[in-house]
Amino acid sequence: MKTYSSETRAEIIAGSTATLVILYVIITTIHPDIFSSLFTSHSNHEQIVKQPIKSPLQTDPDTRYILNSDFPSDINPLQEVSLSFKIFDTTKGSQTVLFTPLMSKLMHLIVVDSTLTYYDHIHPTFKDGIFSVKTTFPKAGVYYLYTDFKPYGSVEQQLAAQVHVGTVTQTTLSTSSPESGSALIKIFGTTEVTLTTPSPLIASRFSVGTQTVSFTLKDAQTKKPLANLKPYLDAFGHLIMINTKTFDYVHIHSADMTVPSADATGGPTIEFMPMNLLETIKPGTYRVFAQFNPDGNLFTSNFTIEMK
Ligand SMILES: [Cu+2]
Repeated sequence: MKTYSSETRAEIIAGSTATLVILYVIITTIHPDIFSSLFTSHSNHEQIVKQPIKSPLQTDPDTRYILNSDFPSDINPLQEVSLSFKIFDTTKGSQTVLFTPLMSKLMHLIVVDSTLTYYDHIHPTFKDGIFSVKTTFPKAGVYYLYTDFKPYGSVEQQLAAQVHVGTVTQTTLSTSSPESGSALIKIFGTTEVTLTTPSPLIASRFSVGTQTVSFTLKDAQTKKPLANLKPYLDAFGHLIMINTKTFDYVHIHSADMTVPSADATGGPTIEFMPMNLLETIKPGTYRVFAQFNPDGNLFTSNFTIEMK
């Protein structure tokens, strides 16, 4: 599923013609500030080794990984390109080749453009130590690739890379204003989605689960609540939030961590709360991408919210 609309604003001079820029960035829900610091300051690599807080639930929280991304140096809009990724363990200095499935996949790849209007969620295949996937980028611009995976024996990791497509003379940021109200209602295809948040939603409280957000799905025409959600990737919903300024990426799991059986049905309301964050989510404006699968018709809903 791909969504695109053009709400753009020119900001920040960055990049040159058809240039590929790769950032080896360690970002996680654990370390959102590292991500933003690397996007804003390339000289600040020592922050990668910042010591995490240990949790008894995590077997190896100290291990840090880097993403080695490989793609063509010139990428044009609508051109099919192969993206491939290798993961390296920075502690051992060796390539990591063992992974534990995470939400039924060895790697999730989220692709967004810098305006945070384009969103794609795809799954590279894994062979001989290399993750690879083919994709196309809809138009010229800067794109962020967020990989999400779990090395065997370690905790969930998120690492990012940046890709320039076509002629890029500047990075265009999102101009989406936070939508106001504690119940945001939008229609996506035949489904009406209501995002309910506490008012205000407070980043520090959301980070520790004392605030949650939920989505309620109805048939857009009949307004009948949808109780026919099918599991997709081991859950009834998937939620990604990306900070519109820093591009911090937060992957939020459904509050019900029970993996539904393949023939289970869910809905109409799915609640989400962050789990196992080692650092709080930062306040700011976030683009919210939530995927649901009513009766097998997978779609992505999007909103813009403010976290205080
Ligand atoms: Cu995925």
